[in-house]
Amino acid sequence: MKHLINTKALTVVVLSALMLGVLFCYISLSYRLTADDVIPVSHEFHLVAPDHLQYEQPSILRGRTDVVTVTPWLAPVVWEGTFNPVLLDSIYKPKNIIVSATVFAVGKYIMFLKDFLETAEQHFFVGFKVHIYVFTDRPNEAPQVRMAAGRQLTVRSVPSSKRWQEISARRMELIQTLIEEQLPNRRDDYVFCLDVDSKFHGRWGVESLGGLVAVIHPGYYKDGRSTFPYERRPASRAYLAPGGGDFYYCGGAFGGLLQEVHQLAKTCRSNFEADAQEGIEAAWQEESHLNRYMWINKPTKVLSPEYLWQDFKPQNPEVHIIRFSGVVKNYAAIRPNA
Ligand code: UD2
Repeated sequence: MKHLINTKALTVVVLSALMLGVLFCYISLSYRLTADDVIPVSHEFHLVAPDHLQYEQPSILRGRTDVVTVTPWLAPVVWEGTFNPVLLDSIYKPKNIIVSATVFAVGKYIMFLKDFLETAEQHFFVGFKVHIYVFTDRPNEAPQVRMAAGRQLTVRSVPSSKRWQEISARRMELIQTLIEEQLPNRRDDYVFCLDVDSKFHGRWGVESLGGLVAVIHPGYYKDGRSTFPYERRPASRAYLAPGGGDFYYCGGAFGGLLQEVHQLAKTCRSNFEADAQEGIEAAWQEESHLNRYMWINKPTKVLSPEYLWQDFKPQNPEVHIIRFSGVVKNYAAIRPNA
């Protein structure tokens, strides 16, 4: 009898152990499946909302109503008050991105470089890795500017020119070559191409990042498209027909992922050169070609005129902050030709 009880007890123990084993396998297997499923989500969640970060609850009912913050093709239009800079910085910090900037200072435009670089130190992607490429025919006159850790400056020599139109337009070729030669493997990094005769006055940071980024020109954002100074001659490859075009974008600031900007620069350069072979120069040189490109290839992020204002213009009420602005200049005194 005792033996029978012992055998029964042993069977119960073995069966229970077996069941427990099966249960354990099931739980761990299903846990693993679940974990695999959510890994990207939980990873993203960690990047998007680190649990130590406290910030105001987002709302889809309250926000800016005086300006449009999304294009008809659903690209964000970045205005002050539409983003949280602290939250955005915390999303991008772990990604370890490098943001390059190109700036041309040919001939007398070298005089603008010091202010451009010094104000970039104060406002342009502060706290991130930044590499500024200066293109100039006067490398010896490039100013010494103290740069913060993680920020770098490279000065490259370029030929001078007797025509400002050529200097401005050749930027596309040099940007294309820079990306091909210096940055070929940095597909996930970003570049902005900026006019030198400008200064930063406010934050220009990761809120501006996108695949293809265009800046709305401060001079035309209230006007109808029929008045935009697009190239209107059908013979030019920069041609935009009446009824075409979304916004008028600046030639003085654009950017995005390196691969996107490479494609833009390559296309604008080749169209500009093909036009030149036929004796045509678009109304606003590479700016006209850029506007044509952005019409065909819609920008994935659009920056409001906060990102390129002009000092001579009074600040409009919808512009709560001026981040980057062109200085007042005497064209006759600084350009090589009238
Ligand atoms: C507009 C655009 C500019 C360009 C130009 C048409 C804005 C704010 N500016 O400005 O980007 O599209 O129309 O070609 O959208 N440069 C030199 N040396 C020179 C001349 C020009 O380095 O002698 C460089 C410099 O980086 C300058 C840029 O080219 O910032 C554009 O030239 P600009 O500022 O004279 O052109 P602007 O004011 O007509």
